[in-house]
Amino acid sequence: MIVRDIKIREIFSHNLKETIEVEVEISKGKVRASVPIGTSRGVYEVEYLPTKEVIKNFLEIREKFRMKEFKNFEEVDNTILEYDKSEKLNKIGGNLALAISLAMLKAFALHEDLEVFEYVSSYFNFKIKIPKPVCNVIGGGKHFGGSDFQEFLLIGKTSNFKEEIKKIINLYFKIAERLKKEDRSFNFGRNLESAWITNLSTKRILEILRDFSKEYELYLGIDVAASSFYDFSKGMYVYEKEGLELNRIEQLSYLYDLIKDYEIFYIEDPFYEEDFVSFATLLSHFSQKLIVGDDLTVTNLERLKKASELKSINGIIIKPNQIGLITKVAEVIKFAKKNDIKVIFSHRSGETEDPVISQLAVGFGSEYIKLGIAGERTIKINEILRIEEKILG
Ligand code: 2PG
Ligand code: MG
Repeated sequence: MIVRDIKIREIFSHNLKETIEVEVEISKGKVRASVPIGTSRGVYEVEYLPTKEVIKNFLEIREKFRMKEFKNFEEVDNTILEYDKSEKLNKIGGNLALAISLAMLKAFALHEDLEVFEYVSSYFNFKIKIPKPVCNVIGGGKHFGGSDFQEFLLIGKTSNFKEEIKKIINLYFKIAERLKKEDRSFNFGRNLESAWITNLSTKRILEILRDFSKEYELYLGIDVAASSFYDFSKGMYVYEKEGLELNRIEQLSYLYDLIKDYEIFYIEDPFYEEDFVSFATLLSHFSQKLIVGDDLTVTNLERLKKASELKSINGIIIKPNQIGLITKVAEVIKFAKKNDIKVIFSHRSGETEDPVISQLAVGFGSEYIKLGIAGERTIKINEILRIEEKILG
């Protein structure tokens, strides 16, 4: 495949942060890919360089792509890695690396007249799968909201995406009606990921969601995003909204009780990103639940290997912009699948209109996909509906 041209442009994410989009032209047409931005980023994610710097770097690396022939996709990521040998891609910027890697992936798919999910599945050798939705319905933490926990999630139980998402959408509005009744300050406000913002206590939120999720045959989940309120100097989890300060053991027992009392099935980042051991303790108590690493693992093979050896998790969040290259995403998912760790593709709090994670989630055969519900968040939902229709006819 010959790259006729490659361009970069500055665009804005849905939360109005500057980000980038790369456009690639081949004989069959043009494709473009853009990069989302996280708000509660893990410290082990690849370097995210400012747009101005990235555009300068692009001018340097452009000639390695323009009018060049690529025999396979591997050559794309290798070209980037030859240019930047650093662990965290600080020279090129993880954001630029991903924009190029993704745009070239789309170009290869177009070159072979395939959708991205079909290309990914055949090139990397994964079995196509429609993921179950994991949807953020009430928010908190750094994403804004009344709770210290970042996300309250509803999760589909079956692989009929359309049916499960319909249930969750229905419930999303039911939840708002309930919040209106119980929380005088509630005014249908939504946060970065279109999750409702309420001042009800964490326990009351969990109570409402437990009852609703049972009625609707859904699972209940939380993203604690514990790194975002862990105070290193104190060695404590500081719950500003709840007025709690918990050490490692107290955090463990607090979460233990919540999981039991509210029948929580999915728990993401229950401890800060260094504490592989507490993750493992929690998992040893709840092997039938999903204990998920996000900031802990940052889509990084070495960190996943450590988490797997220590039996810290049985689920991993996959965010391509945590690692910067699609070949590395593929390696991480291969390892996860081999070691019986469930794969959860995920959006970021600052998204763009690029629906590519929906394509990747299906192509890499992931069990789950984490998404928002309303507003611009429907872009990713609708993409899965199209793919589901294509697969199931
Ligand atoms: C998370 C994500 C997405 P952010 O923590 O799982 O919901 O948030 O993109 O802000 O890191
Ligand atoms: Mg998370």
